[in-house]
Amino acid sequence: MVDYNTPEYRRNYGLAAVNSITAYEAGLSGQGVTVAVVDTGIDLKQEDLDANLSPLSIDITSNTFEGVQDPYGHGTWVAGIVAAEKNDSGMHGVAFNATLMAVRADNHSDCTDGCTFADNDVARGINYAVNKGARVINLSLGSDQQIIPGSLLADALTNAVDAGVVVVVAAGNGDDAMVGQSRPDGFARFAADAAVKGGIIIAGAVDSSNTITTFSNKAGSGEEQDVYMVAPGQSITTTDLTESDINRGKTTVIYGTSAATPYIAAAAAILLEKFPNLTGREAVEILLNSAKDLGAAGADAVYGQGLLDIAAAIQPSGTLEMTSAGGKSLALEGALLASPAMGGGLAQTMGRALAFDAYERAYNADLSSRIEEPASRFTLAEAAGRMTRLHSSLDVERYGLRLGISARDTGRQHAATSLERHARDGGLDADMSFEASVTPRLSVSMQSGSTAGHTAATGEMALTARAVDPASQLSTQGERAGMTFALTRHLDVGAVAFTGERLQAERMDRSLEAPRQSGGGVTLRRWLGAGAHLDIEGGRMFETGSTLGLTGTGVFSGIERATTDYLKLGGGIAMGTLRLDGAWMASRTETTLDESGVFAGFSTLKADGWALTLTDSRFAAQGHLFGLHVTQPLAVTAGTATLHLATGWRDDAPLYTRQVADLSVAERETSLELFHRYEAAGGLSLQTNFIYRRNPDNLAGVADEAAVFLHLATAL
Ligand SMILES: [Ca+2]
Ligand SMILES: [Ca+2]
Ligand SMILES: [Ca+2]
Repeated sequence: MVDYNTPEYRRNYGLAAVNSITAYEAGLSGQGVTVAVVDTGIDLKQEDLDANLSPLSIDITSNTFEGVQDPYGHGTWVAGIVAAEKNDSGMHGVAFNATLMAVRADNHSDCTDGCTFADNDVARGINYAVNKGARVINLSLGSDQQIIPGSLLADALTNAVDAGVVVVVAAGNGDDAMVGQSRPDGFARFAADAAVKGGIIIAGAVDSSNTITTFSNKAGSGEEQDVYMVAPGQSITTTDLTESDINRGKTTVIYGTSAATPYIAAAAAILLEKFPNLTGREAVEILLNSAKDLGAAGADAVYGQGLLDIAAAIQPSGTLEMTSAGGKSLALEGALLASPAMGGGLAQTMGRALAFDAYERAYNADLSSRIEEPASRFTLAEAAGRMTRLHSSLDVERYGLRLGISARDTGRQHAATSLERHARDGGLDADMSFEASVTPRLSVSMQSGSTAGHTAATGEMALTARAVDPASQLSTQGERAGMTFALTRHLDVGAVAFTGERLQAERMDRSLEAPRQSGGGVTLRRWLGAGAHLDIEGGRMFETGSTLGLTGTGVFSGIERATTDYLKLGGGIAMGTLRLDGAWMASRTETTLDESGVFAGFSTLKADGWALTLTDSRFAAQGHLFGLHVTQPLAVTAGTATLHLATGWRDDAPLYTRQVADLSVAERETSLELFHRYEAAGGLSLQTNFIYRRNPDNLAGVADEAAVFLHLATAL
């Protein structure tokens, strides 16, 4: 990033006082916005101004460009505060790339005691600036005389405001002895006239400690207070006449409300550069409302609305909003919980989205920062803190009935087996299961608690389950709990099982309403000789509030439900002490939306996954079991989401378009798991798992992960 805190910047304390650097760091400098300075002209030889000088600059009296040459200095001083160049020389203006339209309107008489201006010349200067495209007019002029409604000057100011030009006028420098008066001078008070009120800002002057200067006229308690604000006006370094007798250098130091006025005019230029769609009145309102409060709390008779704050002026006003796919306004809030089965396409598509404040100012919505990573992610460091846990279980087997109760210390955050995670705050977690044989050929089983749903695992490893179980996507959002039920008919040649489940994710942060799922399927098993079998399973899973685990709130709400049909093929074969089990699954998901968020539609999501498990029991007699898993977890192979997002402007209105996010995974996760289990006498067992994940959660840009888990279990 460019460092804007340069010696040139520091030569003028006022730049920091009005928080201009925030605008510079956002790339703003008044570029492309014309500020007309209706004054005594400008020094055409001043090298710190020439680059920004508009060729449309004019002397109203002679109607020439050459006549603009400033005979006195006032116009050159004011112009420097607006837009002196940032060129590592002298000082620079608040809006150092703004275009300066010098409109000389003094009456070409002796300026020894300050130049004089005829009202009608000022009026002509204002009209010229409006006609030539100025968006801001700086009037560092003053008079005790009030502007008479219906006069040429009143009409010119009214016309400027009606044309959407921001006008800033000096509050005046007190009486003849330069003692600040209690209200703005007669010239400035026109800003409170009903015809223009809200389109003209009155500028008072503060010193470097943000205290009203002795000379500055104050806001007063009249209507002027509503449109009065202050800016630095004491000891301001700015550009000087290059041939000045007093100071032949490039800069001089001035004071007065004439010096405060161009701060506000330049701030308006920065605001209009960033948000060109703002009307002049909106820009005035934003500058006044975003001012930093000084003096008595709230608007007061000294400081009016307070001190110019450019950083605050470019910030959103109130809550940012978007428009939902259904056309309703939508506060920019909420979070998206990503599905690990989907790649990074959603984050990419959301990167360009815009949101809008009360003035329809566009801001980067930064939707991708609202995507929460799946909770299945773990790192070695995270896992190391909870490598072991105690697990106690009770198994009773009598009369064909098997009852299991297990209790475990879940730790403060996550339990430590494989990819399981716990939402609980700690304490003991109890799971129950039972299995009963109704007849020798018919059995019923049930599991409840947090282990429910894990029964689909081919082996002991959760990785395997995740690869081939569509329901496992839900468990990546945190622990899930519920009930699983199976009715199995055992045959000589195989078995037929009917399964059903009803599960709910328990979110770690509980900020989202937990999605629910239910489903059921039929499994056919064919025995193929000793230790070998083939399985075929078909089923359907229903999700409420998510699609393949993808769910969200706020701008991401609207995913009502999803239906996933799946087909699973599996088998196992024994070869001596070696045993190989495998499963492959393919699924199709249809999603139902309402249009309350940015999601406008999902295509059919096709996904698949597979797992292979090899175990070796040659040392089983000594209590050792070795195993190896290789998996590619469930990943979307084809499918899109359509999002309703604003990405630009057209005809002064946000341009909403349909953005299609590819949800398919470009680089799939591949995971490897090695395990060893040792069962000692007395029911004590120790299991060690080593897990390595490449492209975790199917995200190519994420570092590979490795972890080791120890699992110590004892029977009661
Ligand atoms: Ca220059
Ligand atoms: Ca400079
Ligand atoms: Ca105040």
